[in-house]
Amino acid sequence: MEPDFAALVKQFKFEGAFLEANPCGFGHINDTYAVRFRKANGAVHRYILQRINHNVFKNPEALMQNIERVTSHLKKRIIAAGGDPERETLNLIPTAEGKAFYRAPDGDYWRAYTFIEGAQTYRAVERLDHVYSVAKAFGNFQKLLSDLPAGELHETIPNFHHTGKRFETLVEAVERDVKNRARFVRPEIEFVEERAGETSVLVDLLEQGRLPERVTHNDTKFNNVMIDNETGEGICVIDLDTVMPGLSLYDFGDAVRSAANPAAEDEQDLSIVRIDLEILDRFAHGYLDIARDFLTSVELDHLLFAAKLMTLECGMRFLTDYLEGDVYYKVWREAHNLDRCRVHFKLVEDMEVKVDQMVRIVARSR
Ligand code: ADP
Ligand code: GN1
Ligand code: MG
Repeated sequence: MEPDFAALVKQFKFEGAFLEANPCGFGHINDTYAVRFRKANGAVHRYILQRINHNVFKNPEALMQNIERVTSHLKKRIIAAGGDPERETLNLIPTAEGKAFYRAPDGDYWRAYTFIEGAQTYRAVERLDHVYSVAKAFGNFQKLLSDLPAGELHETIPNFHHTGKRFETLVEAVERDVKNRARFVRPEIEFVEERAGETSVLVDLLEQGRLPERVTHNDTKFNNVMIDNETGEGICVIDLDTVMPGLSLYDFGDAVRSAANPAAEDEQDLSIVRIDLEILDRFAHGYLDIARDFLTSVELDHLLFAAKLMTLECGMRFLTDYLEGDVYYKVWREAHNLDRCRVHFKLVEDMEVKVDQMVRIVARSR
């Protein structure tokens, strides 16, 4: 059901008279709208209004505390660096009561941000210079948050990138097989089983103290950076729901899986799904131009492994959701999650084939 926007917008300190609300973006989780207002002087301007998916984020209050903590930290760091805090980080619009979110009578949670104008997100790479810019933006995001103590943030989704636990959840979904779909995905299940030994590598290194815990974004999709229309720079990292303690490698890995595939994330023609080495090259350069100063050698040694692991994990999560009956991600068609899973497994295979070339590329960027 369409929300009653005219009533909803009254809950926030928006300026002007409400004109209209339009769906915005292609996220799999939240519902995002651009809401348009006319100010007293006649000028029309926009805000972002988002419904937080509280099936996915079980504790929206804690999540919003994180976002307040993270954006206020970023703001200070951006000002100190002479940047523009209105455009280079998300800015929450408070509710009429001065809170960071509004809880509607139906139990839904809503929040609002200033709309970043003159910039946009891209679902797939259109220009190689954008890849470099986005990679730099993610590297810089980690850098700006490097002095925010990880312990100050809540874990908004526990074990989000614990790939070993993701594997266990998949195995349970296969055993339960609530939708009787396991029979359709035997090759995919086998594909994961063959790689099960790799799923705990990063978490083991973390537990052994060989990888540092940092404040990371954890959802570094290519379309989670706003790219300036004029300069082509990655001006603002958005979608901050999963910013929490994590590994730098999760961000690098997830970004490579998202950006380096020139096809769509749900492409049904697997023959066009592949790792584009030029994109990898641009991404590694952009990220490392910022991050080589603070990454440890163990982190640097595992960048490509992380790219493969995050790709495998993402595919496993789509497969799990397919088996569980599409209860987590938004889907638009029958077997949509299975299509997404297959794309990711194809990418994993392609990374395995191209590993030597990929190693050379990352070595050059180091
Ligand atoms: P999801 O969690 O569903 O991916 P996002 O927070 O990434 O949601 O937002 C979805 C889309 O909305 C983004 O890809 C972007 O195009 C747009 N968007 C989000 N925040 C802003 C903003 N502050 N200004 C302009 N556009 C935004
Ligand atoms: C989801 O919210 P969105 O669409 O940016 C998911 C990511 C997945 C991604 C796959 C909170 O990201 O973890 O990698 O889909 N976000 C959450 O496209 O689960
Ligand atoms: Mg997003």
